[in-house]
Amino acid sequence: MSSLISRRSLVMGATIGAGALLAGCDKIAANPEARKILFMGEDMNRGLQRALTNRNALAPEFSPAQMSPIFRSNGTNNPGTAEYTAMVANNFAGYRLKVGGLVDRPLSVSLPQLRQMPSRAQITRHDCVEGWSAIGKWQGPKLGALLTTAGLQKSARYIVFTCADLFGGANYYESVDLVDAFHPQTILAWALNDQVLDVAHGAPVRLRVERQLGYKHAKYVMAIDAVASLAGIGKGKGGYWEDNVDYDWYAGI
Ligand SMILES: Nc1nc2c(c(=O)[nH]1)N[C@H]1C(S)=C(S)[C@@H](COP(=O)(O)O)O[C@H]1N2
Ligand SMILES: [Mo]
Repeated sequence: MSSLISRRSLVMGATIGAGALLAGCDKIAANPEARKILFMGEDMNRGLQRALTNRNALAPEFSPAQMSPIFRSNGTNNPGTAEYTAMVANNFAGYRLKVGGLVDRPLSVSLPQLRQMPSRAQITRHDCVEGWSAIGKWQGPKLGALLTTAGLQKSARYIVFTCADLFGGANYYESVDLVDAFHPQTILAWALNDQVLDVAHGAPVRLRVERQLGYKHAKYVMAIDAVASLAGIGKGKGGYWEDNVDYDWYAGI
C-alpha cells in the first residue's frame, strides 16, 4: 500500500490535501467521496502521462508495396492566385520559404537549397477527417532542422504555417506546438511518391506532421513563423478549420 500511496500522493496533494493522506489508507478507502476523487485523479494523471510520453512516438510507417495506387487531393488543389500561378509558370525559381517570427536568424530559403538539405523519406498514412486515408511516400528536410538553423527564441511556443491559398480572402494557415514541430517525422515535404510535389498536393512545399489529422498538414507553405501565442492570428484558434468549422486544434492520432 505504501507504494500506491506515494504514487497517488502526487495527484492527491492537489485534490484532497496532505491531511487526508496522513489519515491513512483505510480511512481513505472507507470514504466514498475521497475514493472517487482519488481514482479520478489517478485516471487524469495516467491519461496525462500517456499523452505526454506518447507524443514523441513515431507514426506507423509502411512498405512500398502498401502505398495507395492513387493519393487523392483534398481541399485546395490549386491556389490559383496571380502570384502563385506566376510561381508555377516559373517552376518556383522565385519561391522563397520565409522562416521568421521569434527566431534569432530569419531565413529565406530557395527550393534548391531546401532540396539540398539532409532529408527524411517516410511512407505514412494520411487520415482526413472527411473519412478517407491514403498511404504515400513523403520526402523533405525535418522542420526541426530548419528551426534549429533559424534559432528559436525562448519565448516561442507555436509554429505557424501560412499558405498560398485563400479562403474568403484569408490565407489558409495552420499551427503546431514545439513537440510536433521537433517530432522526427515532421518534415517539409517537396516530394510525394518519388516525384517532385505537384500542385494538387501542395507544391512546392507542404508540411507533414504525421501524428496529426489531415487538415494540420499545410500545403503551399510560404512562411513559417515562431510565435508565443496564437491570439491575434486569424481568429485566434490556430488554423483555418479551427477558426471556421470548430475542428480541434490538437488533432493527434
Ligand atoms: N493550404 C492548404 N493546406 C491543406 C488544405 C487546404 O485546403 N489548403 N487541406 C487540408 C486537408 S483537409 C487535407 S485532408 C490535406 C489533403 O492533402 P492532399 O491534397 O495532399 O491529399 O491537406 C490539408 N492541407
Ligand atoms: Mo482533410
